Amino acid sequence: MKLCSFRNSSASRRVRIATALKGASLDIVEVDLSAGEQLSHEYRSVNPQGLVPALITNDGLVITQSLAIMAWLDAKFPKPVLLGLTQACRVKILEFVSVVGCDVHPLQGLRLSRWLDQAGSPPEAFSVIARRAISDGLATCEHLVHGGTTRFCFSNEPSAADIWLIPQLNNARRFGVDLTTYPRLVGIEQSCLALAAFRDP
Ligand SMILES: N[C@@H](CCC(=O)N[C@@H](CS)C(=O)NCC(=O)O)C(=O)O
Repeated sequence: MKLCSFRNSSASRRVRIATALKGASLDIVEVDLSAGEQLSHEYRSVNPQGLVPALITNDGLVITQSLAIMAWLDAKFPKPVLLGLTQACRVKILEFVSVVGCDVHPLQGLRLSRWLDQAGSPPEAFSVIARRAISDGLATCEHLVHGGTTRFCFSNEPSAADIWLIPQLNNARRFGVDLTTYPRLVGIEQSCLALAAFRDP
Protein backbone atom coordinates (compact mmCIF):
# COMPACT_ATOMS: atom_id res chain seq x y z
CA MET A 1 0.00 0.00 0.00
CA LYS A 2 1.12 3.54 -0.67
CA LEU A 3 0.14 6.53 1.40
CA CYS A 4 0.34 10.02 0.00
CA SER A 5 1.14 11.83 3.19
CA PHE A 6 2.89 14.83 4.69
CA ARG A 7 4.93 14.49 7.88
CA ASN A 8 3.24 17.41 9.68
CA SER A 9 -0.28 16.60 8.51
CA SER A 10 -2.51 15.38 11.33
CA ALA A 11 -4.97 13.68 8.96
CA SER A 12 -2.04 11.76 7.39
CA ARG A 13 -0.72 10.94 10.83
CA ARG A 14 -4.02 9.28 11.74
CA VAL A 15 -3.48 6.78 8.93
CA ARG A 16 0.18 6.25 9.81
CA ILE A 17 -0.74 5.50 13.45
CA ALA A 18 -3.56 3.15 12.39
CA THR A 19 -1.37 1.12 10.03
CA ALA A 20 1.36 0.92 12.68
CA LEU A 21 -1.16 -0.37 15.24
CA LYS A 22 -2.34 -2.97 12.75
CA GLY A 23 1.22 -3.94 11.82
CA ALA A 24 0.51 -3.31 8.14
CA SER A 25 3.34 -2.15 5.90
CA LEU A 26 3.07 1.12 4.10
CA ASP A 27 5.17 2.95 1.52
CA ILE A 28 5.07 6.66 2.17
CA VAL A 29 4.89 9.05 -0.78
CA GLU A 30 5.72 12.44 0.71
CA VAL A 31 3.58 15.28 -0.64
CA ASP A 32 5.21 18.49 0.52
CA LEU A 33 2.36 20.74 1.60
CA SER A 34 4.76 23.58 2.42
CA ALA A 35 5.85 23.58 -1.23
CA GLY A 36 2.23 23.37 -2.47
CA GLU A 37 2.69 19.93 -4.06
CA GLN A 38 -0.88 18.99 -3.05
CA LEU A 39 -2.18 21.57 -5.51
CA SER A 40 -0.18 20.25 -8.46
CA HIS A 41 -1.89 18.77 -11.48
CA GLU A 42 -0.04 15.50 -10.82
CA TYR A 43 -1.28 15.12 -7.25
CA ARG A 44 -4.79 16.25 -8.12
CA SER A 45 -4.97 13.31 -10.52
CA VAL A 46 -4.73 11.15 -7.35
CA ASN A 47 -6.92 13.31 -5.11
CA PRO A 48 -8.83 16.04 -6.95
CA GLN A 49 -9.50 17.68 -3.58
CA GLY A 50 -5.79 18.50 -3.27
CA LEU A 51 -5.56 17.18 0.29
CA VAL A 52 -3.59 14.44 2.02
CA PRO A 53 -3.89 11.63 2.98
CA ALA A 54 -4.70 9.41 0.01
CA LEU A 55 -4.23 5.67 0.30
CA ILE A 56 -3.49 3.61 -2.81
CA THR A 57 -4.20 -0.05 -2.13
CA ASN A 58 -2.39 -2.95 -3.73
CA ASP A 59 -5.46 -3.40 -5.97
CA GLY A 60 -5.08 0.19 -7.19
CA LEU A 61 -8.04 1.55 -5.25
CA VAL A 62 -7.52 5.19 -4.22
CA ILE A 63 -9.14 6.12 -0.91
CA THR A 64 -9.17 9.68 0.38
CA GLN A 65 -10.52 10.97 3.73
CA SER A 66 -8.91 9.53 6.82
CA LEU A 67 -12.19 8.15 8.22
CA ALA A 68 -12.94 6.27 4.99
CA ILE A 69 -9.37 4.94 5.02
CA MET A 70 -9.89 3.81 8.63
CA ALA A 71 -13.02 1.85 7.61
CA TRP A 72 -11.09 0.18 4.80
CA LEU A 73 -8.17 -0.68 7.10
CA ASP A 74 -10.56 -2.19 9.69
CA ALA A 75 -12.09 -4.38 6.99
CA LYS A 76 -8.74 -5.43 5.54
CA PHE A 77 -6.77 -5.82 8.79
CA PRO A 78 -9.36 -6.64 11.45
CA LYS A 79 -7.08 -6.50 14.48
CA PRO A 80 -7.07 -4.34 16.45
CA VAL A 81 -10.53 -3.00 15.60
CA LEU A 82 -10.30 0.78 15.44
CA LEU A 83 -13.91 1.73 14.79
CA GLY A 84 -15.46 -0.18 17.68
CA LEU A 85 -16.34 -3.76 18.51
CA THR A 86 -19.95 -2.99 19.40
CA GLN A 87 -22.48 -0.64 17.88
CA ALA A 88 -22.58 1.36 21.14
CA CYS A 89 -18.82 1.81 21.12
CA ARG A 90 -18.75 2.57 17.40
CA VAL A 91 -21.18 5.48 17.69
CA LYS A 92 -19.19 6.98 20.58
CA ILE A 93 -16.00 6.74 18.53
CA LEU A 94 -17.69 8.29 15.48
CA GLU A 95 -19.08 11.09 17.62
CA PHE A 96 -15.59 11.84 18.98
CA VAL A 97 -13.77 11.71 15.64
CA SER A 98 -16.45 13.90 14.07
CA VAL A 99 -15.88 16.62 16.66
CA VAL A 100 -12.15 16.61 15.92
CA GLY A 101 -12.24 15.86 12.19
CA CYS A 102 -15.29 17.87 11.09
CA ASP A 103 -15.64 20.66 13.64
CA VAL A 104 -12.05 21.45 14.62
CA HIS A 105 -9.62 20.26 11.95
CA PRO A 106 -10.88 22.40 9.02
CA LEU A 107 -10.65 25.53 11.19
CA GLN A 108 -6.95 25.13 11.97
CA GLY A 109 -5.56 24.06 8.60
CA LEU A 110 -3.47 25.39 5.78
CA ARG A 111 -6.48 25.79 3.51
CA LEU A 112 -8.29 28.17 5.86
CA SER A 113 -5.10 30.13 6.41
CA ARG A 114 -4.64 30.46 2.63
CA TRP A 115 -8.27 31.49 2.07
CA LEU A 116 -8.15 34.11 4.82
CA ASP A 117 -4.96 35.55 3.30
CA GLN A 118 -6.59 35.64 -0.12
CA ALA A 119 -9.60 37.46 1.38
CA GLY A 120 -7.28 40.09 2.89
CA SER A 121 -8.10 39.18 6.51
CA PRO A 122 -5.92 40.55 9.31
CA PRO A 123 -2.89 38.30 9.98
CA GLU A 124 -4.12 37.30 13.46
CA ALA A 125 -7.55 36.13 12.21
CA PHE A 126 -6.39 32.60 11.47
CA SER A 127 -4.87 31.88 14.88
CA VAL A 128 -7.85 33.46 16.69
CA ILE A 129 -10.25 31.17 14.80
CA ALA A 130 -8.00 28.12 15.22
CA ARG A 131 -7.55 28.60 18.98
CA ARG A 132 -11.28 29.09 19.48
CA ALA A 133 -12.16 25.99 17.42
CA ILE A 134 -9.55 23.88 19.23
CA SER A 135 -10.61 25.02 22.73
CA ASP A 136 -14.30 24.42 22.01
CA GLY A 137 -13.63 21.08 20.34
CA LEU A 138 -11.36 19.78 23.09
CA ALA A 139 -13.89 20.85 25.73
CA THR A 140 -16.49 18.74 23.90
CA CYS A 141 -14.07 15.82 23.63
CA GLU A 142 -13.22 16.06 27.35
CA HIS A 143 -16.96 15.95 28.06
CA LEU A 144 -17.37 12.86 25.85
CA VAL A 145 -14.75 10.90 27.82
CA HIS A 146 -15.41 12.50 31.21
CA GLY A 147 -15.87 10.07 34.08
CA GLY A 148 -14.38 7.16 32.15
CA THR A 149 -11.74 5.03 33.79
CA THR A 150 -10.40 3.25 30.72
CA ARG A 151 -6.77 3.70 29.59
CA PHE A 152 -7.86 5.00 26.21
CA CYS A 153 -10.89 7.08 25.20
CA PHE A 154 -13.52 4.38 25.27
CA SER A 155 -11.81 1.13 26.26
CA ASN A 156 -8.51 -0.33 27.36
CA GLU A 157 -7.49 -0.72 23.72
CA PRO A 158 -6.79 2.23 21.43
CA SER A 159 -9.44 3.16 18.86
CA ALA A 160 -9.90 5.76 16.14
CA ALA A 161 -10.90 8.24 18.86
CA ASP A 162 -7.38 8.05 20.32
CA ILE A 163 -5.88 8.24 16.84
CA TRP A 164 -7.79 11.47 16.11
CA LEU A 165 -6.95 12.86 19.55
CA ILE A 166 -3.15 12.64 19.58
CA PRO A 167 -2.35 14.76 16.50
CA GLN A 168 -5.05 17.20 17.63
CA LEU A 169 -3.34 17.70 20.99
CA ASN A 170 -0.11 18.45 19.11
CA ASN A 171 -1.95 21.08 17.10
CA ALA A 172 -3.41 22.54 20.29
CA ARG A 173 0.10 22.99 21.69
CA ARG A 174 1.28 24.51 18.42
CA PHE A 175 -1.46 27.15 18.71
CA GLY A 176 -0.68 27.77 22.40
CA VAL A 177 -3.96 26.34 23.75
CA ASP A 178 -3.81 25.65 27.50
CA LEU A 179 -4.43 21.93 28.00
CA THR A 180 -4.80 21.95 31.78
CA THR A 181 -8.58 22.10 31.51
CA TYR A 182 -8.61 18.75 29.64
CA PRO A 183 -7.08 16.42 32.26
CA ARG A 184 -8.68 13.21 31.01
CA LEU A 185 -7.55 13.87 27.41
CA VAL A 186 -3.99 14.54 28.58
CA GLY A 187 -4.07 11.33 30.66
CA ILE A 188 -5.23 9.37 27.62
CA GLU A 189 -2.38 10.95 25.63
CA GLN A 190 0.09 9.49 28.13
CA SER A 191 -1.38 6.00 27.59
CA CYS A 192 -1.17 6.43 23.83
CA LEU A 193 2.42 7.67 23.88
CA ALA A 194 3.43 4.54 25.77
CA LEU A 195 2.78 2.72 22.47
CA ALA A 196 5.38 3.00 19.71
CA ALA A 197 2.67 3.26 17.04
CA PHE A 198 1.63 6.64 18.44
CA ARG A 199 5.19 7.91 18.86
CA ASP A 200 6.92 7.03 15.62
CA PRO A 201 4.54 7.98 12.83
N1 LIG B 1 -11.12 15.47 6.05
C1 LIG B 1 -9.83 15.17 5.51
C2 LIG B 1 -8.90 16.32 5.81
C3 LIG B 1 -7.67 16.30 4.95
C4 LIG B 1 -6.86 17.58 5.14
O1 LIG B 1 -7.39 18.66 5.44
N2 LIG B 1 -5.55 17.46 4.94
C5 LIG B 1 -4.67 18.61 5.09
C6 LIG B 1 -3.45 18.22 5.91
S1 LIG B 1 -3.87 17.72 7.55
C7 LIG B 1 -4.18 19.04 3.73
O2 LIG B 1 -3.93 18.24 2.86
N3 LIG B 1 -4.03 20.37 3.53
C8 LIG B 1 -3.49 20.89 2.31
C9 LIG B 1 -4.03 22.25 1.99
O3 LIG B 1 -4.85 22.78 2.76
O4 LIG B 1 -3.65 22.78 0.96
C10 LIG B 1 -9.31 13.85 6.08
O5 LIG B 1 -9.73 13.49 7.18
O6 LIG B 1 -8.55 13.15 5.43
